[in-house]
Amino acid sequence: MAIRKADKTRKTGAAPDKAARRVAKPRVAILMGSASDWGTMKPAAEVLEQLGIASDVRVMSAHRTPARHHAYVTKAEANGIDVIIAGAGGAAHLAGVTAALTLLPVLGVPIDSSPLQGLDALLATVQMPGGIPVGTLAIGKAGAKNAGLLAAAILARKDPAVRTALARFRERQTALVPERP
Ligand code: RP5
Repeated sequence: MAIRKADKTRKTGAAPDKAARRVAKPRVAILMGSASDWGTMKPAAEVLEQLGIASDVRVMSAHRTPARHHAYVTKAEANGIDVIIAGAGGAAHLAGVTAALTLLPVLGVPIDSSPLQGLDALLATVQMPGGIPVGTLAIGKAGAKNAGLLAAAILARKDPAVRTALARFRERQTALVPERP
């Protein structure tokens, strides 16, 4: 599931068969500020795939590729995206700028890529001034995984198949917890 080119579209999904997976329309966009963020953001795509939700994984930076970012986010809703996940490290304004450009719900994942180990990104992502919300998850891979699950929970409100997949995910997760160590 590696990104081969920085701006290459990746579509993931877990539809019943391979052909369906290839054509599944992405409903969740997973944006990241650098290709170096992919190792951290991958759990978001993986958990969405497990739930049968196709995602569109893109690298775009609010400061290094602002035109690419603006073009993608302003067209995302029209392109069928329901939720945007944005992960970035350092000053981490990607999620906030994304939220400013769309009415779609935006989930932010602070990435631990800086000397401050993501604390800077957490504060930058979570401390949006009132008016433009970013739903901020935990720093790093756990935050990315939970961003995927939260995106699924948002979709599940109107999509019974996603709701069922999410319920089964929870059941499997519960079953994996042993009674004793
Ligand atoms: C941020 O700067 C990115 O989100 C990444 O976490 C960090 C470092 O990027 P690279 O220098 O590895 O491209 O914008």
